Amino acid sequence: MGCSVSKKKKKKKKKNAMRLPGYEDPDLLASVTPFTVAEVEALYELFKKLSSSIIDDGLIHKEEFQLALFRNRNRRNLFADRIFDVFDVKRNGVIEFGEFVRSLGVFHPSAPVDDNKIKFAFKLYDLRQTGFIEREELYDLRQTGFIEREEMWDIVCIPTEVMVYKAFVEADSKSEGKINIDEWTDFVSLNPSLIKNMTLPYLKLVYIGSYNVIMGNILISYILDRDQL
Ligand SMILES: [Ca+2]
Ligand SMILES: [Ca+2]
Repeated sequence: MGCSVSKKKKKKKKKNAMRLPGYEDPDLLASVTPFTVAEVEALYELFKKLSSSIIDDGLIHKEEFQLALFRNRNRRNLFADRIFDVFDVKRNGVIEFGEFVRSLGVFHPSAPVDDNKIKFAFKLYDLRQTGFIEREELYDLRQTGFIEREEMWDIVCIPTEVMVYKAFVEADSKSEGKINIDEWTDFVSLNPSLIKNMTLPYLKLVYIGSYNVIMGNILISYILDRDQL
C-alpha cells in the first residue's frame, strides 16, 4: 500500500514537472505544426536544456537565448533580438515551450511556403517593427550575412547598397521607400530564394537521437550567420 502511494506521488510529481509555464501537450503541438509527436518530445528535451541554462524555470529568457546562440549571455545583435521577439508570440519577454515549437515549425522543410512563412519572414526582416521593411533594415540584414548574396537575384558580390537598391526597384511597387506586407508577398512569390534561409533541410535527415545537436546547429547556423556574429 505504502509503496503504491509513493508511486502515485512520484507519478504526480513527474506530471507536474512536465507542466511548466507555457508547456503544451506534444499531441496538440504536433497537430498544429509539421512536427511529429516524437519530434515535439525531442524538442522538449532541447527546450529544457536551453531554458535551464541560467534560470531553471521552464522559460527561455533573452539571456539564455543569447547564451545558446553566442555562448555568451551578454552578447547581442539586432537580428538575434528580433528572432527572440518573433518567437515570443505572447510578448511577455520569455519564450515558452509552445511558442518555441510553433516558431520552429515555420522552419521545417515540410512547412509550405504559405502566408505563415511569408509573414514570419516579414516580421523578422522588419527589424525595427515599423510594419514595413525599410532600406536600412535590408542593409543591416545583408551586413549580418543573413541574406546570402548568391541566393538573392543570382548576382554574386554586388555591394550591399546595390542589392538594397535593386530590391526596392523590384519590391517597392508603390514607390513609398518601404516595403509593406502585400508588396513583400508579391516579391517573395517572384523570388522564393528570399526565404530559402527559412527552411531546415537537415530536419528531414536526422533521427531523434541527434536532435539536440541538430537543433543547436539550426539555431546557430541557419537562423544566424555564424561567421558574421
Ligand atoms: Ca529559463
Ligand atoms: Ca512568450
